[in-house]
Amino acid sequence: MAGNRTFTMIKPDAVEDGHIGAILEQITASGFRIVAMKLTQMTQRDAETFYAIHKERPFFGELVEFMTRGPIVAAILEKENAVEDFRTLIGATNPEDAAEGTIRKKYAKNVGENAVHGSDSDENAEIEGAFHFSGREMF
Ligand code: ABT
Ligand code: MG
Repeated sequence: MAGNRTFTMIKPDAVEDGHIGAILEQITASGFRIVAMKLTQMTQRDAETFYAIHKERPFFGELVEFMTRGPIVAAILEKENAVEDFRTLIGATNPEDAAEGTIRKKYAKNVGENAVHGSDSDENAEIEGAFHFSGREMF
């Protein structure tokens, strides 16, 4: 099973701007199957835990504030080579560097408010999916 799942969030900016439907459409049209999904809001503690790896970075406070300011869509996605293929589909962290047609190119505002998250490794996909979903919420 290793390698066929990733975790994503449609971030507060894209939810606020009404892009949930368009982003999910692009994800499923690109061959990803939705294994788990919910509309939820991260608490301050959730965001600090989720982004603990960036704790010492200068943008950490802003990142936590952004990720907690409104609801997100959290989802687990399945496809062969899911982590890498999904990172390709969303595009570079900074939308200025994102390829044409990618989700971030279309919907991200800047490097902070960048519309979507995609796990960066199989290991993190597992950790991040388990952070948001119990086994009985995965299908
Ligand atoms: P995520 O999917 O959110 O993890 O983004 P990505 O993996 O593409 O980028 P990384 B490097 O993990 O950035 C994590 C979050 O930090 C934000 N950020 C990053 C800034 O706000 N300023 C910066 O200078 C950098 C490098 C972008 C990411 N997300 N959010 N939200
Ligand atoms: Mg990351």
